[in-house]
Amino acid sequence: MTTRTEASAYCDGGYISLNSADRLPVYDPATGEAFDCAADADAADVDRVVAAAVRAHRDGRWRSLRPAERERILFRFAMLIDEHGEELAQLETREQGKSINVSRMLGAGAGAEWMQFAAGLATKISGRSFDTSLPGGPTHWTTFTRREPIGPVAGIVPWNFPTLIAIWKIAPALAAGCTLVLKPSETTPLTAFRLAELATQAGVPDGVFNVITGRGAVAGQALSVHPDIAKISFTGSIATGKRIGRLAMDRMARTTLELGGKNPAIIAADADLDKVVQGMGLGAFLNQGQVCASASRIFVDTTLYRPLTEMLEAMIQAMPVGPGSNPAATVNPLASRQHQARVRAFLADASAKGATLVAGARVPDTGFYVEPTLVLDPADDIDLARQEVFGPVLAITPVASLDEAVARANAGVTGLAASLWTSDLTTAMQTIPRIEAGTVWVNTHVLIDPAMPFGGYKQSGIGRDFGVDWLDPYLETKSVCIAH
Ligand code: TXE
Repeated sequence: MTTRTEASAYCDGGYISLNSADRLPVYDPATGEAFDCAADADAADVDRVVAAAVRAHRDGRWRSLRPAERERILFRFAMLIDEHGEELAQLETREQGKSINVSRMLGAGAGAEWMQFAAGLATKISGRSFDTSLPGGPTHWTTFTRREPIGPVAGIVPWNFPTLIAIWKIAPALAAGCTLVLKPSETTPLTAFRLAELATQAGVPDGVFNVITGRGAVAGQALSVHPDIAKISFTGSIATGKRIGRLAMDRMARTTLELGGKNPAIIAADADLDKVVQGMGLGAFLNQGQVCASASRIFVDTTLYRPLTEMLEAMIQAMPVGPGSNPAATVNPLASRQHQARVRAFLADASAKGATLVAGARVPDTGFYVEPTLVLDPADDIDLARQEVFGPVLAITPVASLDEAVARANAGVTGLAASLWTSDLTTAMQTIPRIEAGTVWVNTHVLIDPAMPFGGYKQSGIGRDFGVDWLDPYLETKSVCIAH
């Protein structure tokens, strides 16, 4: 088998050289130095790889397999992801910067379980038979529905969890019997290639799962407008999600859009503050806040504002700093220089507009680090309070009542996730339905599972991933009516 070069895409079960001569450097966020390159594919390159996925779809080499056989191959794929977990985790930390602990747990480790979950769904695809009211007489009718794979899918992946989110695209598409072209982020292109190699090793037929790298505006755009791509599954920014959605609508391609959020944590007066602080350690600072479901603003009952702020301040000042390769360090670099600048710009703007910033542990000057930071009682109309910062930044606002907290939590345009912290079951049960978010956690934040549907209200996206209905958006429904 040929190996990956800087000019490669993974297509038809092996590496091919691309037409584009351009390359994208891959940086180690801990040092700021480039250590690898990936191809910056152009539209002609995208055409070639999509053509492979189209051939594989049309000739039925995957969708016509017995479901049990598809399930078995995907299960083998899951096992291989698990066996190669350490290698994938090391690669993810090198190109993305996150703690090796997080790469192990929320990279291949969790990814293998999501793949297993989807593999099991391959044998549960079913239509319905039903009675109709068509006129009878000598003619009899048999009517039923079939669920059929929608066609070649484009999976467009961001840079915050390159392995896990790639698996969230690969798993449902392949379990449903679709073929796939995966485009990882230009910041973190490397683990996707290993996944493709492992898929081939597991027995996924050539051409069923292909990988192409390149910039969003070129390769991503070419996939989004491609007439042979039947569905786009995208995770990323709201702006890019809207753009892809508009382009897809032009030709009625299907979309699943998992976009950002401005996720609140609502702290009621009876909350257990030790649990809140522990929960925010993960909920707000996991992967330096580069998590779509991260808590980025706290609305806390006034009586708890001061003690909570002091406890969080103590926590962020004690966080050990270092590269992701150091398992003891929880403050690691962000994924890219551009993103570091973006997060710092939010902080500078908030400070210029009068917000009080409390910085945590000091970070090195080299690498793409940002200090974990609390922002005290920012005005509701500044960018940091309204937009997704996607960094180690937590805003804290005192509120007079739970009603005020819910109203302010619901005021924005997004609704991906939220958490509620209370010791009272009635408060919890009465507040959950009032929160406009696709996931609500109570006394925890950010935990997800393959069985729990995930996706956003409002501008946080369209559609749901995971859960027993995960394959639905990858299947068309065909009604069949037989006269006999
Ligand atoms: O995202 P983009 P960016 C949010 C987060 C972050 C902000 C900007 O707030 O600060 O987005 O990040 C591809 N057609 N999230 O600029 O542009 C791109 O190549 C097709 C939240 O990196 O959305 C990459 O593969 N594709 C989020 C992917 O889209 C295009 C995770 C994501 O890039 C494209 C990441 C185009 N025109 C960022 N332009 C989450 N929901 O978890 C770009 N891409």
